[in-house]
Amino acid sequence: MRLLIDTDIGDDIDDALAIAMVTGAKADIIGVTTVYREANARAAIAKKLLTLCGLDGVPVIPGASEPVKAPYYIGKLNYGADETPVSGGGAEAAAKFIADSAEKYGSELTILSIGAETNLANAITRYPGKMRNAGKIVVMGGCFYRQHNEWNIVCDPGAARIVMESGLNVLYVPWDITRTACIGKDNYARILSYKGGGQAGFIAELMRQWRTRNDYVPLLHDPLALYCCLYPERIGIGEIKATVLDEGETCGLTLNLGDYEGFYDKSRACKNEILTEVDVDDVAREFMRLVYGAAVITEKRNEAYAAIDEN
Ligand SMILES: [Ca+2]
Repeated sequence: MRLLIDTDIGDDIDDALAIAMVTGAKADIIGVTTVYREANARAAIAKKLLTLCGLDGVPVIPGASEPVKAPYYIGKLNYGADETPVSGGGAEAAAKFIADSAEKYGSELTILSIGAETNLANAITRYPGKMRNAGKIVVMGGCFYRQHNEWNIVCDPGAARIVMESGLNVLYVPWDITRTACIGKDNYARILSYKGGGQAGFIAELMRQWRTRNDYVPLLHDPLALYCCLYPERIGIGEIKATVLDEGETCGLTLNLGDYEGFYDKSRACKNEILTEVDVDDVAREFMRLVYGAAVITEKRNEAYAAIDEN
């Protein structure tokens, strides 16, 4: 498998956790594109992570900072923002890189989308023929069994709709499940006290920054999506018929039309794959093994939101 990662690294730390994990897994990463506001600054964080583990030859392309269609800009760059932004790139450069990779690697290529889907949508719109060659697209995004405006969708609902309606081989790793995957309290404490350098040290520093802003154990949204790329034999996959609402007050919702009863136009429903089963504790175990070289006991997933009580 060849892996291309499209990321909004910097708002939260889970993108960095996913990239650290993929380098530990020694997966064949062919490039990273960045997306959503300040894409050039995000590229600098990705480049630093890759360089820290000797992968400075992997191309990092700053992508689209402007969404295809979104009601507002949300969030801000919180982590690793002190790096000098990578120059160049842009919406067209990222779209072309993704599409050229799909053409070059074909069924071998998995595209992991862990941010707004702007670059992906641009690649699909501008290079539909090349994109039809892409083996698999794994999207961390959407919330299909609860009413929740999931972040990656709401950052660019217009792009999310293009991807969902593309007819390409898309697997959704939904927030419904990723919200139950956490690093585990014991692991969190071990990482916070980690004094080593390199990529693991950088991840520990990001976690220490994260702790100053949050009182719960870090969640593994993006690492779980990566896990699905690395270990397809360990997960259960089902089918979802859904659409993305990209206008009005409900903009950014992923509407599950499979069993929907109402007046909404069901003909807009698109069939895609969705993650249905995964051992979320194994995701934390794999993260620790690949990034910190240790297999450790992880917390139960229902403790994901448990407040950290020690100081
Ligand atoms: Ca992300």
